[in-house]
Amino acid sequence: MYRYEQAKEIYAKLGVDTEKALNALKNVPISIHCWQGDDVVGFDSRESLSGGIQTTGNYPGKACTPEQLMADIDKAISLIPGKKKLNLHASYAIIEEGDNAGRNNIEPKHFKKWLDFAKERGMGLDFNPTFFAHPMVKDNLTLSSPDDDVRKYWIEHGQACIKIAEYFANETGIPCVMNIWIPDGYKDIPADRLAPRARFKDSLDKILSVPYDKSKVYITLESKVFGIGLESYTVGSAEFCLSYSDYKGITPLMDNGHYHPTEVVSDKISSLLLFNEKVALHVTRAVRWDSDHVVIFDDETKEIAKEIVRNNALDRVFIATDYFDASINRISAWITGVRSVEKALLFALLQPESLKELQNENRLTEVMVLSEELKTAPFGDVWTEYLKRENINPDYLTEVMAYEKEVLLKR
Ligand code: RNT
Ligand code: ZN
Repeated sequence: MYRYEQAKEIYAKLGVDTEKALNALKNVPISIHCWQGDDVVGFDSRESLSGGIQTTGNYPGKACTPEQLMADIDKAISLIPGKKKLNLHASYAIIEEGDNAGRNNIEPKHFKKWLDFAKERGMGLDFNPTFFAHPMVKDNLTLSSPDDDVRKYWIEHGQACIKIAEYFANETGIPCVMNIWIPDGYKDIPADRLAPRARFKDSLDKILSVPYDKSKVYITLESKVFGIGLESYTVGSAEFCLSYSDYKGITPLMDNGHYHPTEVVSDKISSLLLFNEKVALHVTRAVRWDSDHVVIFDDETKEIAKEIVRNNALDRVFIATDYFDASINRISAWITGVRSVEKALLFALLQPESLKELQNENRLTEVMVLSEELKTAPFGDVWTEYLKRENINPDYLTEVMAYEKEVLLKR
């Protein structure tokens, strides 16, 4: 018998409907970050990466032009099943020769090519103002800088980005998530922790004073505990970002690399779901620090997916990827990471609802045994069926290696 049919029966005995799981999974949009393709370099500035984030490795074939990045995205998405959105950073603006637009006055027209690209592929777009890798970052500060001109510049950037996010939503007909993350912080113990946060608050208020359609643009705020060279203090801490999101009615974003090493985002999702209409995530993999390793099908990714699925929140959680590895083939990295998120969601969708009831009846022995049994259930056969139905080649390695030989190594 065909392996999927057997798997279906095995899962049915466990109280799980594999058809329902497969149908649910294909409609969950994953927002794929564009910045895996070029090590977070972008096109609008000559500055090297800053803001306490770092890409390591020098694998050949990095995309250096918009055309190359688009070709690589095409290759990656042709090997990724499911519904996709493309997540752009403002630094990926395509600015023609002679146009002096800076980050503080970029316009929708600088993203027209990206819009066309997304529309042709039926993808929605998400967006991020870029508050790093730029000469106007002064002393590691942007929206919280004590320098009025620096703050003004970055406030204008945030405001310009809201207009671009709204343009994306209007033109694609799909809501746009616009995420704000600033790198601002201090390497060593600050003398004043309050004033930078007060300035950040005021700057955000000014950015958000731009009118926008809240049913089309969802503004999210991403917190962080530390960055490289910003070890002692970040302005946009977890408490700041949660409180600010609550105060302004915007959406909090949790990146699972942005907490103390023993803290897990999977444990935080339920609390945020109780108090927010929407919750946003950056799914990444932190190895000892916020290293942004490629997401793999590991326990915490599964647990995050479980929290979204079991709490019935697939339509309330914006799932985006955020990792950058320059030490391996970048396209393979992209595919492995996004497929892992999808695998984790499928794994969660293949767990019986009855686990909740067992917990309520305090039958915790059974919760443990059943959860362990599920780990060796024929998950792989259902995943293979998903790829088949989505018309996706399961063997992405061969295709990626051929592309490496034909395209990447010739760059
Ligand atoms: C940095 C944040 C942020 C960035 C991207 C490029 O620590 O995670 O989300 O990775 O905006
Ligand atoms: Zn992030």
